[in-house]
Amino acid sequence: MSKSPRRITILTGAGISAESGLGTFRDVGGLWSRHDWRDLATPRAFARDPGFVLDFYNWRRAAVRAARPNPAHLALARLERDWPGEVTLITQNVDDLHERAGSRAVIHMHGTHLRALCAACGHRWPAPEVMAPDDPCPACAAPRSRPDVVWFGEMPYHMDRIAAALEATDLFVSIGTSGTVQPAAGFAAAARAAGARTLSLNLEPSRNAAAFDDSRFGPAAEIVPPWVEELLASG
Ligand code: BJW
Repeated sequence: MSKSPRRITILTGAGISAESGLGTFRDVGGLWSRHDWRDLATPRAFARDPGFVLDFYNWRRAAVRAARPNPAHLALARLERDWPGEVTLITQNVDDLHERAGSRAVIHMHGTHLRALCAACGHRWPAPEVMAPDDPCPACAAPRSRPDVVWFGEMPYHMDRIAAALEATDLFVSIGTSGTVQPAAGFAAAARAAGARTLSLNLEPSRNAAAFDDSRFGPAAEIVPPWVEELLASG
């Protein structure tokens, strides 16, 4: 690595939690190869069959509660703690493994399993372990509780903060994401257009591979910790 970057922006995806035992979406055997996303991850699917959608998320929430952070999550928490400049951590993941590893300021652009959202009034509250279609909203009592996650066709969260980070960053790093889903798939190109260097840490080349200046391939739990060590040694 040449000149040490001051501001670092990191985007993580399902691949960083794969070695914690949580499934990815688009790999062989991934969630969207076994389930049709149209039946599970759209507002229309929830309106059509809320019980089916909530059961899917109840199962996923239980898996998240049973999972533990892996060395990649721990290394990113260490980077946030020890890096002398700014580190912005954006995740597409709805699990809380970054927080449980010690990361303090995580931007959850696709929401979180741990919160419920009222589809009628927009109120948010901590998700119970099991959500059911007739659960009343604590604020308006409507039986329209859903997980506070971002489905296809919905606007991801915190886009203003993310745009500001991409504009200002010196180094953009993408970890464990296929580069398939917009707008996250465009972040590397946006950061590069604003003058950042871009690095991909992934099992294999992602769909947006052309947007990266450098790449390292391998399981996140193996390649992220040494990358963090190198960076801290250079800073
Ligand atoms: C490892 C590893 C290891 C494995 N170590 N690596 C046509 C029709 C309908 C919609 C669209 C359309 N064209 C465009 C759209 C928009 C749509 C979209 O992008 N669709 C495409 C798929 C076609 N996007 C949206 O609708 C988004 N909203 C939107 O665009 O609003 C308008 C807008 C415009 C402008 C600005 C801002 C907004 C919303 C997207 C919501 C995505 N929601 C989900 C579900 C969240 C809840 C849940 O978890 O159930 O988010 S879908 C799913 O995909 C989830 C993920 O966060 C997201 C990304 O997946 P990710 O993380 O990349 O996982 P994988 O499985 O794809 O990849 C894993 C990678 O890890 C692979 O590369 C592996 O190799 C690697 N890996 N093991 C390291 N051990």
